[in-house]
Amino acid sequence: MNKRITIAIQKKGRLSNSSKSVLRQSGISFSTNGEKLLARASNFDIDILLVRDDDIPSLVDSKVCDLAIVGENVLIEQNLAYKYAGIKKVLDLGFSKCRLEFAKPQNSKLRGFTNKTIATSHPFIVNEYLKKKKIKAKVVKIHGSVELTPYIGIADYICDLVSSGATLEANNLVEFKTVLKSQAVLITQKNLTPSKERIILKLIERIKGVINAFDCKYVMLNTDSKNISQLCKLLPGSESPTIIPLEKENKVAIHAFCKEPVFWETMEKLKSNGASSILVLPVEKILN
Ligand code: PRT
Ligand code: ZN
Repeated sequence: MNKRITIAIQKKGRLSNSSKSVLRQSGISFSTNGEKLLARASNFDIDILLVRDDDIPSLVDSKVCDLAIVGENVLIEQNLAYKYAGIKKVLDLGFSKCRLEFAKPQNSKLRGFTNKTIATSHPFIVNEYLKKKKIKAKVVKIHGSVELTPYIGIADYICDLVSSGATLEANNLVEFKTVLKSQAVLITQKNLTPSKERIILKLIERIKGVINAFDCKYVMLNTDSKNISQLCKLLPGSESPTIIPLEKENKVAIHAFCKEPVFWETMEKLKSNGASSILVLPVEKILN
């Protein structure tokens, strides 16, 4: 029986680099070049299929792939459209975060959706939202440049993905309602063979170790011993820092594993409370 696992990831686009990097940090070595559709891992029983993100849910549902990384928005949209029964979401991956937002032109006097037209790249999610709210409106599916549709008479409102908000702003659109928050997710087939499941469970544990490390930092600083308790309180998400005596009397180094992001503001606060030589280092992997 074929024990090799096939994982689908986006070939080119917003999910692509982070998907490859999560797999590589999980210990899978592979190289992708040019138009190659399939990359074979050299050190794991895994093949990586590089495809358009829209094809990913059906590839998993139809058992062509065993697992995949896809935007949750695409997964939900296609689940509503095709009622896939063979896909299981196993992990939020924390990257490619975005939200599906209703927006309208800044100068629009419109209120409410009844009998109005909404242009969107996610018609099934929008229709589901309207159905739940018992609102009758027309939903038009648009693939690209959704933000232009109110200006060319196609729609009154749009519902599109937003991350920074710059595209809406550049098109004089204001967002007013979030329909869905999305991020990249790991999905698997529901019915895996026991041998494939074993390999996949091992991989999932590794991926968890990588994504848990995303926001974590290792902080090192020097200070006078009298500042220890004050500085430890300022270290975000740190449980029990290590205190190391330094050669100079009453001087110590504090080393801490911080489970939350360490912003410049935190470093400035540490400095104003007596810390010096503050180093913030990335954490690559965590195994608990
Ligand atoms: O070729 P392929 O079909 O594989 O790719 P694609 O063009 O369909 O998708 P791609 O690469 O654009 O996006 C893939 C996934 O990234 C999406 O399904 C989301 O899960 C996620 N994602 C995260 C985003 C965004 N952020 C995003 N900002 N997808 C699209 N956008 C677009 C949005 O549609 C709008 O045009 O970016 C613009 C808005 O961005 P801001 O930063 O100006 O708000
Ligand atoms: Zn796509």
